Amino acid sequence: MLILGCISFSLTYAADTMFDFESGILEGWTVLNQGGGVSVSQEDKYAGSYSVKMVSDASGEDYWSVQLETPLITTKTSHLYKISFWAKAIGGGGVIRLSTESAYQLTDEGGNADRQYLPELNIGGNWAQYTYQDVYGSALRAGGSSMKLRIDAGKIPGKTYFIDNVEIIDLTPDLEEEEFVNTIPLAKEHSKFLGNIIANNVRSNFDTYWNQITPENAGKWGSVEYTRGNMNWSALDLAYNHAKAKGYKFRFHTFVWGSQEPNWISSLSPAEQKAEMEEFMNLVAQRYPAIDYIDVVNEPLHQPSNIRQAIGGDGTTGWDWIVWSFRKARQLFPNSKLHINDYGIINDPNAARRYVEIVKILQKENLIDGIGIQCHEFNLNWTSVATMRNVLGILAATGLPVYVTELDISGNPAGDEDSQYLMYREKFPVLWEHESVAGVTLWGYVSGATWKTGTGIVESNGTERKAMKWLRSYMASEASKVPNKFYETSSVEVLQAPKFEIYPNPASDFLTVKGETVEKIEVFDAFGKKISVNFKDEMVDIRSLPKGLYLLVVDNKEGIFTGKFLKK
Ligand SMILES: [Ca+2]
Ligand SMILES: [Ca+2]
Repeated sequence: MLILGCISFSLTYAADTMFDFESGILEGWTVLNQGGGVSVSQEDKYAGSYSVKMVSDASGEDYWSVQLETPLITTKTSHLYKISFWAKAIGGGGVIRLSTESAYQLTDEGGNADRQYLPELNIGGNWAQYTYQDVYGSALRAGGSSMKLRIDAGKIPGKTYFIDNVEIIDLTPDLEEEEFVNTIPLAKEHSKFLGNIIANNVRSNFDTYWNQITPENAGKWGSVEYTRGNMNWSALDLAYNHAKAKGYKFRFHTFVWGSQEPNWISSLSPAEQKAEMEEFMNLVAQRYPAIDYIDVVNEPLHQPSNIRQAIGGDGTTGWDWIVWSFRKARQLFPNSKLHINDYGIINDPNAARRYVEIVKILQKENLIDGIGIQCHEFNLNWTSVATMRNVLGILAATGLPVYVTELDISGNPAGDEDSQYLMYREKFPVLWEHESVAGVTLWGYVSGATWKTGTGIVESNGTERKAMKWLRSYMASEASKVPNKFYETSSVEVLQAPKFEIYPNPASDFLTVKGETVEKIEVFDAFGKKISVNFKDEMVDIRSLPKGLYLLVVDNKEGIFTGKFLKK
């Protein structure tokens, strides 16, 4: 049976959608090119009685000679989708290319404005399931109210394919209809932090979103020591103390930077300049003994410190003043992670390479622990996902964790809610999901209170803008629960002799955790990410977990004990 594209376009399907072709017809699919023939066939199938048979043109002249397209599939903006299908190619050696068409695409990466090609698939001779999930720039990150999926199978001449059970699955939970009350930071269950800045007070909704703190201005030298010898720590104390009270990571920002330095340093001798910087660093070390991250040198490529001649100048490395700064910081802050920080990196692979040259000089002496990239709106708004990935790859090749330190996005024009949201949705996951990105810090979030116009994502009355609603939804989705290759498990004291039993092990549905005075049980995956599971007394419901090895952390009053179990 050969069916041509004559089915009405008015059919729409809501995701989750599955096409199993058991009605014996194409179920609304359109034949765009029929190559060597397209039919719903009983010759072979993955399930049921029917599958779609596609035969490519034997001449090989038309590269994609046989093409099928789904009817419109209803999607939801900001939701993530997974596509899977079963296929086989007679004799193996087949190639299929999928593409998506969205009602709304933000950018174009190698296709038309609305069509995004997914990587080609090699199709073997036996039935197998093929899956795409979460492909940047494709309708799998749905941009609008609908999408279509197209299957091209003409690359290999005269090849016969069977396709069955084509599914489009919505991976994003719906936002709750009622007013959302967030009670824990968005990244509480993740292996990387999502932080924000604190200025002169802690906003009442800060802890409902963020779990890392950078002081906005209070740690800059010109703020701390506006008048020589008169140190103002109050706003810095506030930010640091809040971070420590909540168990958040604290980023000190910043020591050696050519902006917001005290005016009085320009009249000092080089020796005095150097002594003043050492004093500043010493006083910070004494006052804040548990700083997690330090922006030792800020903006070396764009706004190098005005005292750089006094602390080593270019020297033999070309960057001796930076080496001096990191040596001094390593000596004074042996327990802190030392970072460099700059803007103009995420949008510029050449700048990223120059930046890495500095990093490599510091790595020779083991002086640097992380790379900060600011990612402000003037860089991030207009940078393509492809460039972002390219830059992240250049930075990740150093082997160091990358921190997005000052993210903001304004939309076009600045403050436009829809375009800001679309930019967030497109760009934030590229940063967040990179395995070398260990944390992301936004540079403000309240409209009217951010340094760059239009970058707020929550109104001053607490109303969330679309970008914030999306961010909250994204952080609650599985798509955001990605590994951080530098994730450090917390340094809980682990006693050796376990005081509890786990059985059965391996297990497939329920675990029993038996022990005296078990107060709390937590389950972590192999990446150290906390998994939410259901507990009933000593029973742990693991039915929803994928197969694999998991860590149990049991708190039983006498201490914290760990054990492993295998989900089979
Ligand atoms: Ca079927
Ligand atoms: Ca001083």
